Amino acid sequence: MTLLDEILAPSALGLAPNGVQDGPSVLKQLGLFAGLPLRRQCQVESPPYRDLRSETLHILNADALVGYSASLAHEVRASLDAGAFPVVIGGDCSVLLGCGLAVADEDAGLFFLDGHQDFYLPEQSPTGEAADMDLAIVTGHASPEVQCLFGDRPLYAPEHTILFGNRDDHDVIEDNAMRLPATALLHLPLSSLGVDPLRQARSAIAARLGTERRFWVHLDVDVIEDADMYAVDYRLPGGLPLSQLARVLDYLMSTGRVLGMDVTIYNPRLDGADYPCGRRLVELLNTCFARFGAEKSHRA
Ligand SMILES: [Mn+2]
Repeated sequence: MTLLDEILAPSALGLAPNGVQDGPSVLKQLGLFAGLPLRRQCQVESPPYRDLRSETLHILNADALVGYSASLAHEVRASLDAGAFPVVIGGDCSVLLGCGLAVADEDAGLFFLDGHQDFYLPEQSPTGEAADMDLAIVTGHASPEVQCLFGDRPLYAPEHTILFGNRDDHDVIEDNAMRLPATALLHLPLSSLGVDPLRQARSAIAARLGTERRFWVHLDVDVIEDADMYAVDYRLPGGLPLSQLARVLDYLMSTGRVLGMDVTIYNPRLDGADYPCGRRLVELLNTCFARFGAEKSHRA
């Protein structure tokens, strides 16, 4: 039986301290994981945010991010070593770096659910925010100076990486849009998913991860339909309907091959009174992870 580990990662180091760092505590208040059998709960505190972009690495908070990623990786690794299922609640998308470091030796795949590509190379990024370059870094596409900070090889092989559901293809600068198709990762933007995203997810897993490879799931909640999840810093119209995302997540979990998951970008300061977006997210996640509770009661 696999047990659930809760790892809170209230970091805004890859974005800006505009509220995203309060996501984990508010989601907990709203009942995240309530009633589920948590084996362990911990929180990885973030070093202070400094609005300083490295001239050589082109990343904001570069040093702090490296340290934070190592600390987070330590906690995620401890969960995996204990046979548990770690769920990392961010914070911004840069928490994926620590999660990737933790599974670097697993030769794992990555199922990346995000409204954005997060594929800026650091020197191309308009902001220097690591949360718009996390996918590029974990798949080994940044400069050697940046990559060497996160291990000696890509944390996820591009050919085992699936970018699913993004809808910013027209927004990214031309150079970057050119670069993405040139990588080996499987790019399935929202516009390609049609009426049956679940079917697309199944085919993508079969094509890139076969029947045995284990994989990490990244869920940036801005992949969700904006009307239901407007509490995010970089909003885009449209998005994946919540009901379809729930089906995709349920399928991913049903494979029994998911190593763990990170959930990012929920910003309670941008939510409505009484946190309607936060409540929808808690319901989505509690339903997704209910299988852990069901396993427990089944065993009992
Ligand atoms: Mn993202």
